[in-house]
Amino acid sequence: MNARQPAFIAATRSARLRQMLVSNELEFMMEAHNGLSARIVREAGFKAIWGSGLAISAQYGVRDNNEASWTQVVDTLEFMADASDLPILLDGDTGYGNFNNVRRLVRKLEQRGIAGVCIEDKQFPKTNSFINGEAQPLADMDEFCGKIKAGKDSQSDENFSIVARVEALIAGWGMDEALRRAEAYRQAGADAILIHSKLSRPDEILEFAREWAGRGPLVIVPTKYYSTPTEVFREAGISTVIWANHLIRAATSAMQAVAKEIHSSETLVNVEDSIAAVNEIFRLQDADEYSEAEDRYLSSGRAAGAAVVLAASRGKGLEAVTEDRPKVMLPIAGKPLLRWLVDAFKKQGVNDITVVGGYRADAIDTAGIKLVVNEQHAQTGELASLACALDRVALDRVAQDKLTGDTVISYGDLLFRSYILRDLVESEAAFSVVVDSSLTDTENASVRDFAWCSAGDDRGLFGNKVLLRHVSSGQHASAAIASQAPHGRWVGLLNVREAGRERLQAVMSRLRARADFASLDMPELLNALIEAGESIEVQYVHGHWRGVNDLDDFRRAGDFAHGQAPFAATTGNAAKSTTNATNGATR
Ligand code: SPV
Ligand code: MG
Repeated sequence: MNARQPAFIAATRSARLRQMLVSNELEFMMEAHNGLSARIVREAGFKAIWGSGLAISAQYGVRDNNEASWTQVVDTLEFMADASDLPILLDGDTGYGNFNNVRRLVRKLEQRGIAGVCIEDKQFPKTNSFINGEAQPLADMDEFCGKIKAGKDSQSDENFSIVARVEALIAGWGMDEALRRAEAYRQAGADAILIHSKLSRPDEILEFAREWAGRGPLVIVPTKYYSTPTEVFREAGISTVIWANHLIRAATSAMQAVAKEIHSSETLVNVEDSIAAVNEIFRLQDADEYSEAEDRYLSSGRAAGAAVVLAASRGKGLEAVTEDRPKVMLPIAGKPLLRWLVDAFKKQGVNDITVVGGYRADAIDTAGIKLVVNEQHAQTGELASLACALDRVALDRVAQDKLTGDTVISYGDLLFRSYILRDLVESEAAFSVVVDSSLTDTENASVRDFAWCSAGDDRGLFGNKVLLRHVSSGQHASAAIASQAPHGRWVGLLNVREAGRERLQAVMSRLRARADFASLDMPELLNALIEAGESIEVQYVHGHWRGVNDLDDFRRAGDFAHGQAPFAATTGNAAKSTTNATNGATR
């Protein structure tokens, strides 16, 4: 091994490990004991990882006495191999049994991309070499040679390496025995010899290396003779140095210090700047790759949708039950109305939910939502509330560098079957609304939200595009209603796809400039969009939703909600809810 070999980057991990073992350079391996530390080793610039038995046991909190099973060790290695593309040399202790266990171990390690295994000539279960080493029984030499041969015969990758570790110096059997065993293991097929010493000086290692005289690669673990200059190992012709346990020890002292400090000071303020930032953990976990994959694979590549829920009102006709809370916090079948809505959005993957509160906004449960408050709620209408929310959503998107995405705008007092929202968010149209064609009787309801469309709900025309023409508002109802019966009732759901967002903002800006903006509600926005030439697609439904506008609605909403819950309490309830739903809702 005198001539310098040409440097090359071998393709497979096992080939790279073998190259390190046979190269004329002094090479280094760093201990890792889990996925995170394996990644840290790679980032530090090391070319290979030592899968330390001591460190892997320690991170499980067990002793280095084969207390962790070999399959648990192999599972840990899988995380390490996933987290780092470096070759891993497993510290395989004694091979976890006889020759047959070694055969199976080698096959399993190859399957998980592990580059090699080191086995030591002690008896199973072993004890760490630095604990009473003299008392440790060695394996029978011939039996150990059988293990090496069995391992070599069972590998299918020619570059998989088996390193034979000689424990004769540790156990006090002397230099001659160490050399005798090393030679026997070399002849049995070992790709390298690991000669271990527990002395604080390198004398016996250097003597061994001299006597060995380059018969094969030598690996050392200078944990105890750590003060020896590395140049000494280089000059002695050592192939590879293993830094065997320094990351688990570094982590241990850092954790001890931080735990102690936080416990005694009862605050995080003293440690925050001296520990890894949470973002650093995310980086080591490759969180960015997940976000990119999410954009590629989730929701047909769309940015996750947002929802704006208008929930500022106390609710006319509900004064008796809304003294201390807004309408959206009324309990329906055991949970607040707003929670039903939020759950429905989350079920469709719409997780960025902004709720605009107003009346008793302090009573709104903010779990899983962002609350904005329309402070002027008593003097303003729905569009003023919507404006508060759109400003917030726009700001957030800029902050998150997410200028894409769809937004559902919803009344806060709705209950509906989940397909209604699913179909709405799947609509490709820039704007789309849900209209209930079963509600056309303007006599029995307030004049708001009736919808006139380009065609009625003719199921024979299924698949044809129907566009919204007009929605009745409290202000300008009469003119629209006069001429012909409506085609249904807008239920209070508007989906704005990414393509329509800027156009919605433009129309909102024009409306905001109007002197009467404070009095405008959602129908005025829909009509202004239509007047601006936008097409608003209609998705007809026939019942299957409820609004909560008065005490009567409130009472019936419970039945409807029960029908939405998994395994509805009774079939009677579920059936009743369907009937009620098609009976219509009022606003
Ligand atoms: C290990 O890292 O588990 C080793 C090396 O076997 S030593 O602890 O030094 O024996
Ligand atoms: Mg070990």
